[in-house]
Amino acid sequence: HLPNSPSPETDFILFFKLLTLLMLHSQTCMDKHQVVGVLRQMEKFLKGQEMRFTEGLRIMKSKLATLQNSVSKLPQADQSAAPTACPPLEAPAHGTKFGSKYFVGHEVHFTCSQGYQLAGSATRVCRDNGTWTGVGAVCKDISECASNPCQNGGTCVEGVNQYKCTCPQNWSGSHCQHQTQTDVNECEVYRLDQGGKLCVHECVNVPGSYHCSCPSGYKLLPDGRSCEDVDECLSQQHNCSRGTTCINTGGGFQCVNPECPRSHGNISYVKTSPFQCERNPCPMDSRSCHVAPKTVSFHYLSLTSNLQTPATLFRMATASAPGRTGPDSLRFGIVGGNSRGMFVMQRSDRQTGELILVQQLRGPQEISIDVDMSEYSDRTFQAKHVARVHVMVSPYNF
Ligand SMILES: [Ca+2]
Ligand SMILES: [Ca+2]
Repeated sequence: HLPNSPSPETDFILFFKLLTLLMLHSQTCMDKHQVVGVLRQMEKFLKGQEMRFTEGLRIMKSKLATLQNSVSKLPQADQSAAPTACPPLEAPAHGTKFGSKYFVGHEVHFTCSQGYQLAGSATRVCRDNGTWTGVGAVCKDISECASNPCQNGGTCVEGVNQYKCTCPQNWSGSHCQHQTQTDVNECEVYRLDQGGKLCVHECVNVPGSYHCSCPSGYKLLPDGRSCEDVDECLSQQHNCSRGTTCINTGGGFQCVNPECPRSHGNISYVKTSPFQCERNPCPMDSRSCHVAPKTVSFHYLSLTSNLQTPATLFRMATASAPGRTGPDSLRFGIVGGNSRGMFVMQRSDRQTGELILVQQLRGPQEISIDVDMSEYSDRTFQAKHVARVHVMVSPYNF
């Protein structure tokens, strides 16, 4: 009885042992019955081996077929690179993403929250090559000026997807970062200069230079700094109507037509020239008529503001007819308009009196003062003359 052999090697060893035993005993003591039994065992053994061998081959063939089958089912080398999807996309900060499928042909959309503006692509499509169309979406703060991008005092103006800087004078560039000019403000630099003001009236700074300007009614003199009144009367720039006389003033002009004193009682006047009135002859016995002014004259003086004092404004003298001796004595006085004591009337020589300004006058203002001159002969009153002086002070000291 042969034991079940665990491996083909031990099986074959047993087979050869039986074969050797059979050859030894066939010539000696084994009978025919025993030999047949051994042969049958050997035959059985060989059959078993044959079956096991066949079964092994079958399994190996089957495995080979399976392998071949699976290899044939593998995709081609170039097809293996073809993607079926694109890389995942994220929603932008302050924004939302619509669509979560990233397969070829699918779309993904982006929007931004309120107060933000989308930069980049609002829609992206997954292409056959596994990449997205367009560029990444970013949500930008709509207030482009929020970061104060304008320098040097520039003003930021919001625009569509951009801002614009409005630059102050002397600055330029997209952020007002360039200084265009290094101008000296001469007006400011020399404002407090003791050597004299650059301009008599007003200094106007301009890039690279300056110029002076004058008030209305004045013209700039060739020296470029002084101002002079325009004489509208002389240059026929006035609009004075017929019967009036143009009087030039600092910064303007006046149209005047002075009136004679009103008649009262037997005193009456007649105008002998635009600026002179004469008393009509008096009745012989009327003393009040004789002491009333024999002549009234009108005088207009244009002064600048803050005139240096004392200043002689006006002179008054007797007019003696030829071949006739004049008065031997004169008396002068101020009879009206000097309430503030700004004027003094004094005799300057034997036949002349002067009106003197003793206080500075600040313009603009107008003052009327009446000056009189009385004539005496042998200490007897002869006649009185009145001069009405109208002083017009301009607003400026030029
Ligand atoms: Ca300048
Ligand atoms: Ca004038």
